[in-house]
Amino acid sequence: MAFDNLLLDRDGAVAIVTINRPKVLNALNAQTLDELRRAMLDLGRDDSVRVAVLTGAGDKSFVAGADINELAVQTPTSGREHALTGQHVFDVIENLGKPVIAAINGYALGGGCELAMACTIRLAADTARLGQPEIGLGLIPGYGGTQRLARLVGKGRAMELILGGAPISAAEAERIGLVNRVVAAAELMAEATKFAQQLAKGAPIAMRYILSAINKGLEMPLAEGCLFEATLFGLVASTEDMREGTAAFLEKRKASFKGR
Ligand code: CO8
Repeated sequence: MAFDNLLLDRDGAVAIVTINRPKVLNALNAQTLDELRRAMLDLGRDDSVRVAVLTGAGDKSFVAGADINELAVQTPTSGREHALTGQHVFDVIENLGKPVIAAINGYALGGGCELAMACTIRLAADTARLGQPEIGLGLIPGYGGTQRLARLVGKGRAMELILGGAPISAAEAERIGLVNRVVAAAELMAEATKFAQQLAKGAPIAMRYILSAINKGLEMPLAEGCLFEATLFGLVASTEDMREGTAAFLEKRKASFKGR
């Protein structure tokens, strides 16, 4: 499938999706969001893809937010629709059933920070800057930022970042738990791909259930989340991969998972 604003690459079981509008620092316009939705749904359905890496073109920006040209002319109705559409795309990414690693290669602002937060794991270049600067535009986050940021870093820090609007460094983002790990900018894609290849060796059905148990379980009371976990634990016992994984351990060999 060809896209105007995305580049798609493959490295074995790892798909690399690059948002490609470097002249506007990879800002997300409606077309790019729609391309992202279609590309991610395709990757979700493709069993040969086990992990995706999402990044931005160029060395300056991951995504510098929603495209402000489109925001400037929105109406109450179109603004609501636009927010819901973006939230849907980010939900697709969060619930893809396979890990999506954000390789944050520069600015991750507004919708860009929200996009990174919808990913499973975030690696950031040491040059990256992250934040929710919407307040400076007279806006609020609209792609789930008020919700995901508070869940990731806690209410007080989310309030500070969203009310204050000032971006933070990659090191500070790591300190508060907004990104998992910071690496040298020149090493970012190599590190992200290496990490993705490592994750890609995991049993795919177990991965899908882990994602589901954490994503859905966090929305449940603890007892219900634990019951959900136990149900998925039981289900995973029906897989060939569980038999292979446990047999491989007992036979002192490496497991080879088939996703069955
Ligand atoms: N939208 C459109 N164009 C952008 C955006 C953007 N978000 N960010 C940068 N650009 C453009 C600039 O206008 C400029 O274009 P041109 O060359 O034609 O002048 C080009 O990219 C390069 O940018 P700069 O010259 O500004 O580069 P600098 O290195 O000087 O600055 C910054 C980099 C600090 C990242 C700066 O570009 C900036 O502040 N950008 C805007 C960041 C921002 O406010 N992002 C949040 C947007 S709001 C949002 O994301 C809401 C999400 C929820 C929406 C919900 C649906 C309704």
